This record gives sequence, structure tokens and C-alpha cells, in this order.
Amino acid sequence: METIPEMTQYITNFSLDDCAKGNQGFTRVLLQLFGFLGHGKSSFINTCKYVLEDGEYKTYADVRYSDGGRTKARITYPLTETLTLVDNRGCPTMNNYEKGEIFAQLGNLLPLDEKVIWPNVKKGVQYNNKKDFTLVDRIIQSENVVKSSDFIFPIFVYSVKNGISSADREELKTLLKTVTELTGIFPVVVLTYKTYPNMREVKSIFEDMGVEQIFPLENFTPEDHIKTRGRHEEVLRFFREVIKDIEFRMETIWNPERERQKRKTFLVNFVHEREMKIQNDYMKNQSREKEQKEKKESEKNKESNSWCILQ
Ligand SMILES: Nc1nc2c(ncn2[C@@H]2O[C@H](COP(=O)(O)OP(=O)(O)OP(=O)(O)O)[C@@H](O)[C@H]2O)c(=O)[nH]1
Ligand SMILES: [Mg+2]
Repeated sequence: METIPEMTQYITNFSLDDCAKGNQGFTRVLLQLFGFLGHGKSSFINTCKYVLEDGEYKTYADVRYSDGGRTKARITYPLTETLTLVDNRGCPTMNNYEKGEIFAQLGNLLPLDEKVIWPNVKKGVQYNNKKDFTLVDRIIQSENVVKSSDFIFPIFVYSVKNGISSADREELKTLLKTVTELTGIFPVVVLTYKTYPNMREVKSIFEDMGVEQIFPLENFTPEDHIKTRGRHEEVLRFFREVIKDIEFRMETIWNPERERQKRKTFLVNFVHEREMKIQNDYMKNQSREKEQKEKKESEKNKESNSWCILQ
């Protein structure tokens, strides 16, 4: 299965019904793209559609970059009868608030095709600020809308152009590990801007993090979409490997509803632990401030006492 027509047929014909133990109640695969702002998620969707639908280059997913990020919603792009790409909103950094949102999107616990709003919570937020509990509320409200029959497959999109600082490595490793715990699948990594000189360095950093499947590629863009065999095959190989991963995962018995409940519990625990940490930090801070204040006051008292004795 190496030629372009063979690979294309394998991808377009792939159905969950043909997996070793049947579809087990799953009806489609959501290929969940996630990553930072402007790393090429939407361009990757356009690239996949261009290669698999074999027509003119079109911008299905909006790619022009603006300050707050271009993609502001979680939009689905059906690719074949079984495979649907999901363009999740890119986040500027990954603090614990944004991570909560990312995990809820990836866990398919929030509705699809709706606007995504990042929580505007600054560092040092008071523990009794209830703002963020709305994430759990939104998950509960979405219960009837999200489908357990969606098989979640996480795909992390990272631009080689960005490099990876040593400070970011641990952070990225933890992020990928958490997504694995949440979805039961180690995310596949797509490295965009493949022709940047540091591609091998970035790739080996991801390998060291334990990532098994890494696909460096140059996205097709409105400015550059001349189809070459190499670029076309790269995308097809990506899908072929993703499908093999799905087939492998489907060899195990899975219960779609139980999986969704597990993801929900995971997220509620994540939010709870985060809130507990904020609460602890807040309490510690309060008692530190109190101690400092008392210390200052007792020093002031000592000074005035010794002044009185001298008098
Ligand atoms: N040369 C080159 N340009 C790319 C590549 N991938 C993306 N771009 C360009 O990078 C810019 C950002 O790409 P997007 O696809 O909008 O990135 P995104 O991750 O969807 O961004 P947000 O939706 O804002 O999070 C666009 O101008 C793309 O044309 C690539 O592999 N090579
Ligand atoms: Mg986008």
C-alpha cells in the first residue's frame, strides 16, 4: 500500500465497522487538532482537504493570522465518511486555565461548532473567585449535546519555526502526557514549517519526550500550493499511520459512554485540584502577609518602647 491511489483508497474507505471488534458503538473519528496560536492547525486542515479531495486549493479553515488568533471556534471539517477534522481554538500560552479549556475541548466534553472563549483569569486570582467553575457548569450543560459515539484522536500541531526552549520542554511533555491520560491515545505530532533549518532538532526533542509518531510537513498555503508528489504523499502517509493507530486501539474493548464519563471525571478532578492549589496559594499568601505585618508592628513597638526608656 504505497502508491498514491492505494493510500487514498485505504483512507477514504476506512470505516470503524471494519475494525477487529466492529465499531463498538463509535460512529465517527474526531481528529482533534490542538496547539498554540498560529502554529498551522487551520492550514493543516486546508492541506488535508486539498490532498484528499483532490480538487483546487481552497481555504476551508480561516488561516490569516491576527492578534488574538484566527480560529475562535471549534469547527468540524468532515473529510471522509468516518474521519472528521476538528479545528480547536489555539491558545496563546498554556496556563492551568487554558489547559482546562483545552482538555475539555479535546475530551469532547463541550459542544462542537461553537465559539470558544478563553477564561480571562489573571495570575494571583483570589481563590473565592467562582468564575472558573463555569467550565464544569458548561460541561454539565453540554451533556445532552456531545456524542459518546465520537472516537477521539488527539493531534498536536507544532511549528518548527518556533523552536523549543529548554524551559518549554517539561511543560510540553506534561501536556502530552495529560492528553494521553485523558484520551487513552498518545497524541500524534505534526510539525509544520518542515523546511526550517532546526527541523531535526525539534523532531528529536519530541522523540525524547516519547512521541512515537511525528510527521514533519510543509503545509499548503494560499501563497504556495503547487502539488508535488513528495508533499502529497507525506499527507497520505500521515493518514495511513493514524488509521493504523485507530485500528490498533479498536482491538481493545471500549465502551463509548464509559470513556466519555471517564474523561468527564478526569476534567472535574483537574479543575478541582487546580482550585485547591489556588486556594492553598491564596491562604499561604494571606498568612505570609499577616506575619510580615505583625513583624513590622512589633519592630515598630520595640523602637517606640526603647525610645520611651531612653526618655
Ligand atoms: N510556509 C509555511 N507557512 C505556514 C505553514 N503552516 C502555516 N503557515 C502559515 O502560518 C500562518 C498561521 O497559520 P494558521 O493555519 O492560521 O495557524 P493556526 O494554528 O490555525 O492559528 P490560530 O487559529 O490563530 O490558532 C498562516 O499565514 C499560514 O499560511 C507551513 O507549514 N509552512
Ligand atoms: Mg486556526
